[in-house]
Amino acid sequence: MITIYGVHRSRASRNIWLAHELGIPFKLEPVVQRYRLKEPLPSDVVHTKSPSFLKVNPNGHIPTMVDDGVVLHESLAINLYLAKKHGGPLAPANLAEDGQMGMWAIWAMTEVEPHALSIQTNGATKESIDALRAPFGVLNDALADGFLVGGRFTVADVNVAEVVRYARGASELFDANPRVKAWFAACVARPAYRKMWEARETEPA
Ligand SMILES: N[C@@H](CCC(=O)N[C@@H](CS)C(=O)NCC(=O)O)C(=O)O
Repeated sequence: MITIYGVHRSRASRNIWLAHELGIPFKLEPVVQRYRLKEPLPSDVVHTKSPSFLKVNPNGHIPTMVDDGVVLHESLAINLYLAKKHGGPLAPANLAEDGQMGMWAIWAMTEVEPHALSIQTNGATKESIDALRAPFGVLNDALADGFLVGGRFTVADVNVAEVVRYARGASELFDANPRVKAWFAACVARPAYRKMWEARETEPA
């Protein structure tokens, strides 16, 4: 069984959602962001800078996934690995789709994530909204078939939707891009997403 280090209230949610989509069991090893803990640090909580976790991920970030000796950091890379390992409709059907799914993961992380995170953390400022106008337009055009790759729901949709989620406080971006709005609503209505989200709600904010 794979082990995911992290908590639902972190980028580990991406891996948990995908694991539910794939129907694969996993063990969640709780590791909390160091910055979320107040001094004095509780001795029974493992955090991102705990020596025991730094042995697993020397970057000191969650998530990390361990699968039978394979250790992977980076949430979106973990999802691409899990999709390919387990196959089926979520995974690339050929090299072209593999390339597209890799492209969308890197696109989400570079073109969208910094600005979307800023919206989640600091609110929807004009600067962050303006920075996302073009990427949201690109995404809207790419969703002409309803999904990002192969006209079906895939790991690319999981990866991009989980990054776009950080920008949901900027409703004007969604209103200006109706395909993005409909696609995002469909993604977060999926039973596997709901399962992840319900567990997330049980964790301390
Ligand atoms: N690019 C990495 C980012 C990992 C990351 O920054 N994770 C955050 C939690 S969402 C974290 O561990 N923050 C706590 C810390 O840096 O101590 C990924 O997608 O996995």
